[in-house]
Amino acid sequence: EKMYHMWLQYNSIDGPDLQAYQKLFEEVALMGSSSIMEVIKEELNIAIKNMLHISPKITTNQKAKIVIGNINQLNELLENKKKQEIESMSNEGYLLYFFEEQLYVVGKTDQAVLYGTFHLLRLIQLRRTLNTLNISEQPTNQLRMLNQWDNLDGSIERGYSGNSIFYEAGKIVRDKSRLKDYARFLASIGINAISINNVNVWEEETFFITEKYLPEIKEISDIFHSYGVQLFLSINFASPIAIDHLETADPLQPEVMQWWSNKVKEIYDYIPTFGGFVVKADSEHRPGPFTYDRDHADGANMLAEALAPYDGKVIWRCFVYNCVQDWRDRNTDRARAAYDHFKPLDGRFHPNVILQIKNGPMDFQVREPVSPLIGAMEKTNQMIEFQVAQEYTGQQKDLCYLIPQWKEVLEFDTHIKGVGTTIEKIVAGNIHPYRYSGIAAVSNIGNDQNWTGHTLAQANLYGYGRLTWNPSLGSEEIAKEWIIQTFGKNANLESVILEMLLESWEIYENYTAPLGVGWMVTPGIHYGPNIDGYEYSRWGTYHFADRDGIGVDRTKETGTGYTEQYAEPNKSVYNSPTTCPDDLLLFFHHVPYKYTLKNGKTVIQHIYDTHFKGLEQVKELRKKWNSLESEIDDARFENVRERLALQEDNAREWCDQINTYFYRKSGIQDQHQRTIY
Ligand code: BDP
Repeated sequence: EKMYHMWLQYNSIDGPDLQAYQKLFEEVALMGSSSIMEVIKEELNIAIKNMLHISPKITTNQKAKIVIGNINQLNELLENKKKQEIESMSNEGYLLYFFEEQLYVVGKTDQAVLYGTFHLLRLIQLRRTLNTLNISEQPTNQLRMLNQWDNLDGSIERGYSGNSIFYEAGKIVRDKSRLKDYARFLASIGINAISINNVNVWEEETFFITEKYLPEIKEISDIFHSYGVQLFLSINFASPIAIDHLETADPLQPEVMQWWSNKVKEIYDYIPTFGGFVVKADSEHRPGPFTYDRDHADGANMLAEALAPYDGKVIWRCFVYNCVQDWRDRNTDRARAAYDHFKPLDGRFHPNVILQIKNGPMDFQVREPVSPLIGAMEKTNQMIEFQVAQEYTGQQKDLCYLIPQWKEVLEFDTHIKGVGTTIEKIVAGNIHPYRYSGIAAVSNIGNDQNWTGHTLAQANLYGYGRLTWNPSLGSEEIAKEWIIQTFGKNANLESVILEMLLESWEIYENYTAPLGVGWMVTPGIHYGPNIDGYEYSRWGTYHFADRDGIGVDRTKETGTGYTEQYAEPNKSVYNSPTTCPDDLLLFFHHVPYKYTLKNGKTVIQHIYDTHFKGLEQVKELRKKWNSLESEIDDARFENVRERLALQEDNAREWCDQINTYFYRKSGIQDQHQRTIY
């Protein structure tokens, strides 16, 4: 039960706060009617009943203690100053304030009012006093999106929390109540867009854009729409061939263009609020414009033209690289691929195309530099892609709170337009005049009772939404909010879980691939160690360890020249091992095992130390969690206890294999003579 409700527990409030809250919520005026206003009413009923044990009288009485509505509905009630303030905000902006004994939640649109309401409910969950409120908020990022990698057969690509909540055994789920709950969770953290099928669009999913599936997809869309979340679909670039047996999917062929234009019209006839397409093309065996000797701009623009009359968007992924490359060919560095493919196309994309770029140049490793493509295209809308699903960071068996990683990425200074050109500002659309921009991420939920497999992995989903709404929030602040809402207000519990979350990314990094080199995971499944698992395969993911040293030379002079894709000073900083930060050293350089790091240790000793340490830290995590046994309900306590046991097994395996491997490769002893096999 409790695990299902994630951070919307609405725990019962007692003690001195209760009466004050109760008084306030005796009567709530809800102005206006729309599907969004309906869900606001529902949410208030659930929340107030659970927290305050009363059923608020919902009226339209302007004298009620709490008044909720959009600016048009509340027009006569508002002072001019407040009206102007709201006018100056984006459509999603709202005010939350006390004025003459009344509490106002007023937004520019119903969607904004919904966000304001969730904000108010969050404050109560956090036990804040309300009678001095004076909040004005709007999201920093325009698009705040989740990508489901769900398949029609019910499986989820890189899903670690059970099966899909959208599909089951080749069908869209009939009972959509869980989708509604998911939409609630997303709205409560400000997510405003979702794509509901895997970016790898296989056989049957291709037909999502046909009458066979559109009526039911419309139902899903309506559910999300009433929570302010716009629905997108991933499409198969070869759809004209697959669906209607056209001879080609060439984006410059008039018949193909006409086909898409008809198709898009059909979709909007069913779903007028449809958001657009997410496209993975010419990547990992998916079809795309390359088949016809066209480029990505040709491909994206063709779809963009079809969508433009409806304000639809094309979200075109930049995860494009040669996945059948030869490891001996140092010139085909996978890290270079996105930039090499897309940068020359700047200026050619239509204004309703957005390029979606993974945060790093490789693939969601525990540590990667920031993708040099982000911000490098001034005339092309861009958004960043994170992965909430922990594909390479423990798969929701191991604890890894990812907000600190994402914050580092967002705070990275690209220097593309001088000092202070951070990723945060680029994706917020504050550097280049992007029409659309924002953040997307691969979701981590499934049909497990607790949604995320590991109960503490709920914090990643929560944090993703909060950070995307407001990137200036701290990792710690976000974690605290999540802990209190999820487990209740309890100082000890708060400090223990906070500590566990905040150190978890470092711990995971300690026992896995060292110093930014990445991979070393079991091929295919990507969990657990296999140091050479990808070393001699064709995916472009190598560490080049030999008897003398390790790391990938990506320098200008002797390596792949990847460092050239950054603006100065990053280019020079990364290009030299003496200035390259330790934690990325092996991503950029091939160095001898006895190379001395800035932290004073040799590379080999650093590897030994961090791996022994990582394992010890996991043991500590288990102790910390066990100390909370009496303070947490059994189900959630057991869930995390079990996961931490799995994590210890995994950490031990990594530690053993990595240390043994490098001891055998290098022949260099651990200075502390710890046991290495
Ligand atoms: C990789 C995943 C693969 C995805 C691909 C993508 O291993 O399953 O299809 O990314 O992003 O991380 O398209």
